[in-house]
Order: sequence, then structure tokens, then C-alpha cells
Amino acid sequence: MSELCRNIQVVDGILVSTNCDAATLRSALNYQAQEGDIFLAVYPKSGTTWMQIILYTLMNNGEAFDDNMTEYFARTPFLELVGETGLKNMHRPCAIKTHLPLNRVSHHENAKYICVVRNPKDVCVSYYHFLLGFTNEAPTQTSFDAFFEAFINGNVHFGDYFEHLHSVWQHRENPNVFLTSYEEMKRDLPGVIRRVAQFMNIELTDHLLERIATYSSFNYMKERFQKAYATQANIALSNEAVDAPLPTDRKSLLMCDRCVLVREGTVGSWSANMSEEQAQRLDKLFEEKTLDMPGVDKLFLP
Ligand code: PPS
Repeated sequence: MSELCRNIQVVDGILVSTNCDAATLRSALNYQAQEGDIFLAVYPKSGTTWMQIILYTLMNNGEAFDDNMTEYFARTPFLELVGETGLKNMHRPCAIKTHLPLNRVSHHENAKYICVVRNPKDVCVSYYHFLLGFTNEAPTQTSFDAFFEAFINGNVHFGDYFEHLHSVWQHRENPNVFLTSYEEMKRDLPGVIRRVAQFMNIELTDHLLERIATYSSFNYMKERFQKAYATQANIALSNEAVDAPLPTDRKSLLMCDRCVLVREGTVGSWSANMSEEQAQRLDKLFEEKTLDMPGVDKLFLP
């Protein structure tokens, strides 16, 4: 068993950290989508935050996220952490972020669902570094090997990668589902921004496109977003220490005080940690698990 996944509990079939409040998660699972809701449903480490920034900037007419992140959290609430009550306080238009598999997100024919997928090897390695960030440990082959086994067996937070991929694939042709991949975003960011703006029915001027591309660029996010996030996480933690009630929309900060959300930002960096033998095992698993998803591999072309 991977030490990095020791703190997992299962709540109504969803694997989440024991830091996650079970009652809030249940209320998130019971949330009934409403007309006009926009969900951002992404398996962890697949480009959630990147798309969050794109949507935030798109919905805010080209404004960069605020450094104190008040608007950012109010407009991109994390469903599993804020629950149904937290969503009542969100500022519309907003995109409700979730790591739940699409088939566990409430469906409404007049809601929209934006999904980003990423190749499993990079997801696995990204996930490993993310979870390692919660410990004070340096990466080792032993801890990676243990995490790799947990990942391919679906014993990680938010469960099996392939189940998530499957539920997105099943719904990809619904008119209210938008599907892109991390690889496509790397390959053609302006193209993805154009497509998502069209999906959201937001007019995209050249100026707006340029703003979104700037604020969602890797360098901008690595510098500004990561710094703002770390600062706000420290403030949230010190508030907790003096027992000041933390607004629900800030709860995610408590879980992420040491984690790096914007790390390397490349396609194919899995090879730095994953052995050739592990890569072959994951390739084989991918083939088996995606037999009923012909063409899904095209999403992951670099
Ligand atoms: S989380 O914590 O589950 O929500 O993580 P998530 O945001 O889904 O994915 C994190 C990975 O996305 C990379 N990232 C980016 N790549 C390119 N450009 C931009 N702007 C960008 N922002 C975030 C981040 O670095 C993580 O990937 P790795 O491979 O770890 O670098």
C-alpha cells in the first residue's frame, strides 16, 4: 500500500481524503444541477486548474484572478468541499469544479459540462508529486513504485482513472458536454479557448482571447497563481489556528498548503519517474480498459 494514499476513506463509493468532510461530500453528491449551471468535471492532475483559470477569465471579461482569490473561489467553487450550501454563495456566472466522475455529477439538460482528460502516465506521475508535496519527503523509486501500484488499481483519491475516462467518453457527444485534453491544450491553446468560448456562448474578441492566453499561460500561472495560492493557504491555516471560522469556499486551501498545483506543465514528463516496464504495464492496461472506447487514444496525441 502506498503511504501517499493511506488517508483515504470511501464515502458513497467515492474515495476521498479523510480530511474531506463526509457530510459535505454527501451533500455535493446530492446536489441537483440547475438550469445554467456550468460544471468543470476533471479527474485530478489532468488540467483542472488550467481550465479553471481559462473559464474564470472568460467569464470575467478578461480580468485576471484576484490575488486574494475571493472572486476566484466564489466563481470556481469546489463542489466536494463546499457542498450544496457552499454553492448557494457562489457568484454566477461560475464554473463548479469537481473531481467526481461525470456519471456521479447531477445531470440537467440545460446545464453544461466541461471535461478535460490527460494521458494516464503523466496523470500518475503528476499525482505522485502532488501527494508527495503533503509530506516532507523527497521522491524515491520505492515510494513511486508503491504509488504506481495504487494508481493502476484505482486505489487513489477520487478512484480509478479509467472509470472517469469511461464516463466522460460515454457522454462526449451530448450537446451539453465539452471535451478536450491536456495534450490538446498544450498543442493548440487558442483553438481550445475558441471552442470553449463558443460552447459557453461567450463572444470572444481578439483582446479577450489574448487576455485568457496570457493569464492561463504556464509561466503566468506558475509565478502568480502558485504564489497567490500559497499566500492564501497560509492565511487560511493561521485563521484555523485561532479558530476563526473559514468560509467554505476557502476550505480547499487548507488541504493544499504545501502542494504545488502548477509544477512542470509538460507532456511526456512521466519518463522521469516511471520505468520502461511500468510504462509497458500501463500501456497494456490502457489497451484493455479502452477496448470499448475506440479512438480515445487520439485525445492524447502530443
Ligand atoms: S488538481 O490538483 O487535481 O486540480 O490538479 P490539476 O490542476 O488537474 O492538474 C495539475 C497539472 O496541470 C499542470 N498545469 C499546467 N500545465 C500547463 N500549463 C498551465 N498553465 C498549467 N497549469 C497547471 C500542473 O503543472 C500539473 O501537471 P504536472 O505534470 O504535475 O506539471
